Amino acid sequence: MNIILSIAGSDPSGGAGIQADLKTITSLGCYGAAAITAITCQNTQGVSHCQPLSPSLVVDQVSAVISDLKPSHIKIGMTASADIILSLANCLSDFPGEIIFDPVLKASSGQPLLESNSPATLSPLLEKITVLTPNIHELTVISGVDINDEEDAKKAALTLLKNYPNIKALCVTGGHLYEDAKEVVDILLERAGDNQNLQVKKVRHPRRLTKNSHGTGCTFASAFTAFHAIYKNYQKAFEAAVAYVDTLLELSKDEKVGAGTGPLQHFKMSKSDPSTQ
Ligand code: PXL
Repeated sequence: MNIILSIAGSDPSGGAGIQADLKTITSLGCYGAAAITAITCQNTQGVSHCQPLSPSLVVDQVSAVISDLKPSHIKIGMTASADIILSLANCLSDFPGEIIFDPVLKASSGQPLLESNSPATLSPLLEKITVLTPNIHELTVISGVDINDEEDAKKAALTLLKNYPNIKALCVTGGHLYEDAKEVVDILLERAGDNQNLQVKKVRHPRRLTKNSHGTGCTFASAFTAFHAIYKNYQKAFEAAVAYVDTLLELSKDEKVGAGTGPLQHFKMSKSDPSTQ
């Protein structure tokens, strides 16, 4: 059994955050554990409140899971506060497995989900993780590089790989690049064996114009994590995660849950979904 710990915020509408992570991980046949960093109050129409938990409460949840369940992979999403980031970085310094970090800064509806937006806030955690999965906005903020095209995105990712030697790969989701284009490009940048060379893999897929896209980022990072636990290979995990989200967006487009930006229907990707058998 592949055991994955998700460290993230709670979205009570079930579309994003820890709820999306557990649904994704479960649909891919892995075991999902969950440590909560913050309570958000939100639905498909937006976030009304966000309350970070105390750093010690977050660390105690994480330690309880790691010491007993011994997950091979940790996926981190919304970290909520600078203090939580510092405490997590400390607590994870001896963790021997993969740490995949989706550096959530704001909700898709625009509300901030991290108290400080300064790149320095994230630094302690960036030193500990093995994979970063930013979208273009997050990559811009964290790297300080203005991104207008794929070359800029590559340059920004290279800056981070240079500054944080522990990071082995970056998955950049390109939905916010060329926003009028019919195609989206997602980019995997992976350190090659000797750490000097870089392998770049681009995957192009159709832009899915759907109302039901809440939690897409959390779902992508969780799918990447689960597929990496399964395949133990960044490129395979990347390609499989891109395809998973693309298929899921298409399969979820006609469902009506809430009046705003609706959630994905992860059960449709599950091996135990009776409609797929
Ligand atoms: O999709 C980013 C995200 C992450 N985590 C939580 C969220 C959201 C977006 O709403 O609520 C808890």
